[in-house]
Amino acid sequence: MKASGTRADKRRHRALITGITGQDGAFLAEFLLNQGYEVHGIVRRASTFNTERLDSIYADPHNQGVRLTLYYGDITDGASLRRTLERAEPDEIYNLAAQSHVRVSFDQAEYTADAVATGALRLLEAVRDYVVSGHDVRVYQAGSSEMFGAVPPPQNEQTPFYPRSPYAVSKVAAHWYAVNYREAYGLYLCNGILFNHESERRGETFVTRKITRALARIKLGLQNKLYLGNLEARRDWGYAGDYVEAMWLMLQQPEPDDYVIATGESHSVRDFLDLAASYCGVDWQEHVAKDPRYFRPTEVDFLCGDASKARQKLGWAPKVTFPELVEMMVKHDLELAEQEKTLTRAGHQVAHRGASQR
Ligand code: NDP
Ligand code: GDR
Repeated sequence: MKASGTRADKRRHRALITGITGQDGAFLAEFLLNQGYEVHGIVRRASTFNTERLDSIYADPHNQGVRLTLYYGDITDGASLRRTLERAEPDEIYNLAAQSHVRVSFDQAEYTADAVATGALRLLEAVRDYVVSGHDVRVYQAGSSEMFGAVPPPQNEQTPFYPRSPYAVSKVAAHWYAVNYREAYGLYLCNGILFNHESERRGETFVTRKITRALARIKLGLQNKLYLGNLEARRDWGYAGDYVEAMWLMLQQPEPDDYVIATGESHSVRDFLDLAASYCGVDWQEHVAKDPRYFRPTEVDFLCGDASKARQKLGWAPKVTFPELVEMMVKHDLELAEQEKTLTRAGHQVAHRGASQR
């Protein structure tokens, strides 16, 4: 293993992000580029473009001085992970790749376990060999408040896990793989246990974005109905831009450790709906209907995190408040709906699933 002084090298710091095309991957890539890093990301092959969230930072690799490099790979394909480590030579790795939808994990349980649990293990095995071959690297593993599941709030690093979905069980496995590899091989591995975090780049099948996208379209007459599941579930919702900074801070500490990242405030889905509807000027009661397909076989009722350790040790605190987050998402989606409306008026077809959005 190289001396730890490597981190103070003249060479620009290099980060590798799995899941770079996701909400957090895009925010983290931007954050690290702003910090002066060279950023490398693994993108899985799809039949359509899946790098939309990276558009603002993507640069043609033929240009000089490009600091963002993308590689085809998959967290379920160990050879591609090893090859990417050799090519990218990262000092920091952020493992964000996941089948991250809780409801979908009940339909695709084996794949979820393969990507989320075994995927993390595959990466750790590759990291083990990467370190033996003389590299010094720090790894962030994306854990989730879903791991607490049925345990009542407030949840912190001492709270036992009681996962309630194949996704959450897989995240618990990934968490313990990371702890075990830290203890067994002395690797620098941190588990971030992040509570829900959202933004205008949130996937449209997660409840917050599903709501803001639909209410904005309803406001502009592009849609009439919004089908939802359980409105009483409570979540601790923060802003994704704040949370990626916490990931980075974890890897800058002298010793690796695990941290809960949360706002300490909890709201129900109904609260989110109320606030978003008031910003939109829509009476949601007239448009929202329940659909059993959005209920989960086992639900997580109440999450509210206690991030005191992160506040003390990392000096981290969330900046964006709940009302600010909701307003930001609504504003963005009203603009998007305006664009859709303009196109529709001009006779163009705009592809959107509208009320049948998953
Ligand atoms: P997203 O669903 O937005 O992004 C997931 C990323 O993983 C995407 O880049 C996706 O690629 C990629 N991915 C999925 N399957 C594979 C695969 N087989 N191989 C390689 N890449 C794959 O999630 P978020 O950005 O919201 O979350 C990032 C991580 O943090 C995830 O691990 C998630 O489980 C975890 N997390 C998220 C929280 C949140 O509130 N956002 C809270 C706690 C944890 P593609 O774009 O092609 O689909
Ligand atoms: P979650 O997020 O399961 O907490 O996982 P999601 O937004 O999917 O659900 C939050 C709560 O809303 C309820 N709900 C609905 N959810 C969806 N998706 N669609 C609906 O129509 C709907 N109606 C009600 C859900 O039942 C749930 O209680 C997210 C993901 O980002 C995970 O990857 C991450 O680990 C956790 O947050 C922390």
